[in-house]
Amino acid sequence: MIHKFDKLAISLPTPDGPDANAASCVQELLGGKFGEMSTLMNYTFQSFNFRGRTKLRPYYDLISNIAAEEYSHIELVSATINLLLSGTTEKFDRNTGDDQNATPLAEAVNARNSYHFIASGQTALPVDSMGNPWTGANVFSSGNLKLDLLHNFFLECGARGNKIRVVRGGVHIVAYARALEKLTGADIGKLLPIPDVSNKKFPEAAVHEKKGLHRVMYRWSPEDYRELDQIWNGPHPEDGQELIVKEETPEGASWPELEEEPQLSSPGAIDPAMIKHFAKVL
Ligand code: MN3
Repeated sequence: MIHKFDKLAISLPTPDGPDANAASCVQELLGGKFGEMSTLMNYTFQSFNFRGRTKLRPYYDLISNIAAEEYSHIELVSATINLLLSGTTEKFDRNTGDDQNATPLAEAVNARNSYHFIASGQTALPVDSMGNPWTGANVFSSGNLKLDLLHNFFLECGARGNKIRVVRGGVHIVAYARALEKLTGADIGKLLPIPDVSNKKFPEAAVHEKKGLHRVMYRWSPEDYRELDQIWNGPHPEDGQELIVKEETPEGASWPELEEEPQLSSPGAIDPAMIKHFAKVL
């Protein structure tokens, strides 16, 4: 079961202006091979499929708990895409506008992802930056704990690879490194950082690292996943600061209000003439 909050994990900055092609690029973080859809569904299926969970409880707790955080990440990336797509075409309501020859979607012709205008009312879709649909083929749930943890480590490093998703992704890289270390004794922390540039070099990340967010694992459940601190403990492999589990979920922030886009029938009001017609018929 999952307990849902009508909140975003963090407050999002308002973009400088509408930018359809930037929104297409951000789609990679949502529906790309290393995107949030992939992290969410990998850990979700691995937690559903986990055998021997009594014996290996801390590993099960860690994977299940991170799966819950990934839900908040698909929300954040979707909200970012939605903000960037708002206002990318001219607002026009054909029921009230005078110009019957208006072409409010003219701008959409130059946008790299047509589906944002044809299929989703200028909002996010589970596709990558080239518009390819996200696929369950991105889910790796082999049943072998060592292999699944290695895959998860690779997945989180891949997310950081060319796109530098840093603070929370970095926490998950360290979490899977710690899990592999506990399970096998291998010193996975020595591989970090991948790629070879510290989060502290990014001003956007440094703000959050100063608050210590890079060493916090939130427990996304009031009563369960008690044993994840058997893995999430000890020094952070990069700066040596203590890893800590926080009992509360992040405070969160409101979803941004998305204005209607009538030129896309979004959300689409009821046509008064049609209501009149059916009232008469009935
Ligand atoms: Mn994530």
